Amino acid sequence: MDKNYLQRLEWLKKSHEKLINRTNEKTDEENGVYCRYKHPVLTAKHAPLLWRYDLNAETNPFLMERIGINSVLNAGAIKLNGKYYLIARVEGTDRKSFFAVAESENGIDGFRFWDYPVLMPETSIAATNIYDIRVVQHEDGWIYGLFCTERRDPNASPADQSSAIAQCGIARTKDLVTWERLADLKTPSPQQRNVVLHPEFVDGQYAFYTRPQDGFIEAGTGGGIGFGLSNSMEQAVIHKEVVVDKRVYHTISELKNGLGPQPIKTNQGWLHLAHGVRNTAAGMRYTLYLFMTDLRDLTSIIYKPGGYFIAPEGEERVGDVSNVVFGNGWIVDDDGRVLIYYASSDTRMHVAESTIEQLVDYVMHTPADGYTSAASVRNLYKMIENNKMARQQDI
Ligand code: M1P
Repeated sequence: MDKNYLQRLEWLKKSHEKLINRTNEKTDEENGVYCRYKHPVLTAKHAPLLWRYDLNAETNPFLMERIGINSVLNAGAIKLNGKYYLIARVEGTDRKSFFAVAESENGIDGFRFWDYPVLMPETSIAATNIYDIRVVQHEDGWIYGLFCTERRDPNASPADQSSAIAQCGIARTKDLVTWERLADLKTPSPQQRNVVLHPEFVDGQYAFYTRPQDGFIEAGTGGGIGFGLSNSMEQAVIHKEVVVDKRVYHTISELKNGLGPQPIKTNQGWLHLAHGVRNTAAGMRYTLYLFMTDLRDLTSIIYKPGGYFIAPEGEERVGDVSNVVFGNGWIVDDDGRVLIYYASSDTRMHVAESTIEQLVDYVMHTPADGYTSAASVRNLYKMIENNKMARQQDI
């Protein structure tokens, strides 16, 4: 065998192992709410060599990459039998996304993709692209994966090769290996992305968070995080969507928003992570925010801090779709630690760490958005005056 081939193979293996085994460490984030980790937990370069290279010296004498991976983003997350799993959206250089499971012992580093990506069964009308899975351990015993299935708009003119219809695909599994595909969710909305299954039954039915939209990109008359019930998962149909968290002028989610992962049940209420999108001269800006809904009435928001919770920072700001953070996976450990997985600029996956206690405190005690500059200044005055009264004016 050619010496160069062998040397290159050795180098490829070493660099790949080095990347996967890189130890992650906390940054010195000072906001007290969460702490980012320094290194991304998954990138395109984490994709196994097995996927990318034909490892046969005869058929690939230059040891070229034959199948390129462009990005790893928007991962669902789950902890099973003591291990941390990310079900990532992997996008090839051909722009098609698929799901692949990466496993770690501690949830913050050492994520390694399984040898095979998920072979997701198709429905009778095959999707062109699938992405952004939300993985939910439901009380019915199944792990459900809800994801976006995208097909070209059948009514688009031949000149228009961009218009698409997004709907919610549903599959279930017990082990993340074998998936049973169910029918796509039916809702009154012409477009659906960012659909999340609530982990518990509500009035004996399956409960969904939706995101009704008129267009593929624009919310139009739709938008907001919706909520609806279906009595079946095999043929899930929502007849009525109620908007729980609507879009509001001049906020971080004026353009659109969407729920992230499944909500976390706390003593105070259901804790939600979502993304909000605003317009800027440089294009759309995606940030993450938190809110809490009532334990009994899931459509009632009881706390919603003003502004964003996580915004793109440093290298996170740059990528395929710059100025974006997107989170659809988080894991709660038995000790209350919360690992928040988020993608930056549609390119790579990161983790930030917090606790239930911190997140609940943040949600309950951060001032709500007053929707005007004057209201924001009033919030500042209240803070300053309280601090002065507490004789902390030297801070
Ligand atoms: O490019 C940013 C995000 O855009 C879409 O999200 P939304 O439906 O909320 O606009 C999705 O394509 C998402 O995957 C992507 O990260």
